[in-house]
Amino acid sequence: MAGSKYAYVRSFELPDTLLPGTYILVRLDGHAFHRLSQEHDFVKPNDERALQLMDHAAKDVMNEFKEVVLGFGESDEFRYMISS
Ligand SMILES: Nc1nc2c(ncn2[C@@H]2O[C@H](COP(=O)(O)OP(=O)(O)O)[C@@H](O)[C@H]2O)c(=O)[nH]1
Ligand SMILES: [Mg+2]
Repeated sequence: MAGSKYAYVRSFELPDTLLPGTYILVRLDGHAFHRLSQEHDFVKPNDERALQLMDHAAKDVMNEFKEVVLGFGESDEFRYMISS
């Protein structure tokens, strides 16, 4: 693209940082977790294996994305806080 007639697009690329003191919250919800819980006979309300699975997945996410400063999980969902 550089040197072509489309090079002007670069002039629209702006820094995309968060404002100071603000943060992003990302909520990820497990897909079809109800079916998974039935297939593996999860106990209600909190299956130990399900908790371990969610915690393990969340640790992987937080190890991969260092911008995430906090993770909070419940049921089949996790919220991740990304700080400025
Ligand atoms: N039995 C059991 N079910 C769980 C547990 N954690 C999550 N679930 C199931 O996961 C579902 C999560 O809700 P939702 O996201 O609406 O369902 P989804 O669309 O199937 O992912 C709940 O309705 C439960 O059926 C658990 O520890 N034990
Ligand atoms: Mg779900």
